[in-house]
Amino acid sequence: MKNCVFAAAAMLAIAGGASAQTVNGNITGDGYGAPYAVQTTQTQFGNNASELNAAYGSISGGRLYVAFTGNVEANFNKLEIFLDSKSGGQSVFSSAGNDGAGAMNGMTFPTGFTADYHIIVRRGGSQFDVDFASLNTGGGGSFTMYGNIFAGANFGSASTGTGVNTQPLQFGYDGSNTAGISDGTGAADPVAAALVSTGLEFSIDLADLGLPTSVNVLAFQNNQNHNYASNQFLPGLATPQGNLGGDGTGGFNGTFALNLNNFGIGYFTIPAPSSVALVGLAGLLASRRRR
Ligand SMILES: [Ca+2]
Ligand SMILES: [Ca+2]
Ligand SMILES: [Ca+2]
Repeated sequence: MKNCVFAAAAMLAIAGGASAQTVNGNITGDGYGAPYAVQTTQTQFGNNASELNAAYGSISGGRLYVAFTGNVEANFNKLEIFLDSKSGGQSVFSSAGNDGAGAMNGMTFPTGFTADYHIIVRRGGSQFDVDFASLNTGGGGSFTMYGNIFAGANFGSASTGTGVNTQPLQFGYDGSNTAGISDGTGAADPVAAALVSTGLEFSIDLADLGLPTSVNVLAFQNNQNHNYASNQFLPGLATPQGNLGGDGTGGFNGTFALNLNNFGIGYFTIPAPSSVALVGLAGLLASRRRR
């Protein structure tokens, strides 16, 4: 009887986690669970202006959900998000040709990561913009730009239209965070980072990601021209330091074409819900057998 109650509770928990996400820039009540990455490095791009505190994600209801807690400065700096969701893809970045992102051509991704999609988020004034690009394995790609999706605001939530993505993308941004990591170039406070609940949140139909069973993710905060990286990466830098800039040590050279492996930058993997459920079911069966 006890086992039956436990099984019912487990099933409810799985079902609840499968459909609870609201794309509003706040992870509260979404059931994401523990973060997949927590910031290692204080921000040199502006405390509570440009900071990435932690990354959350899930795959449920036929969509990928991702949240980066923190802030995206309202100055049209670019938040670069890369997804590796299918075989093939780019080990070395080659832009689809949008938004001047070619300044990053030659950037080498972490070993094992082959980028299939590049999302650019930028905000400022009274607008919030998103670019969605599908990257070709051999270089280049195709993209759709969605401007001012919050209709005159740079906070909010909305769905995009369609283009390269056949189903609308959902984006939410809440920049109210005033805590989390602090300004600097040293080690971040991971406890403070994990306490932040607001920031950027988005969701994508799995059909537009190649129907993945899991998705590898990497993100970082860049400048307006995609050629001067901050020290805000998720997963974070292996060794805290100041902004990477273009040359890795904060110098400007007009490009950002570095090898991310040289900074110990990796990626995190959001697993499919079925694998989570199966692990849970296997654990449940094992525990029943033990009794
Ligand atoms: Ca949410
Ligand atoms: Ca890939
Ligand atoms: Ca902060």
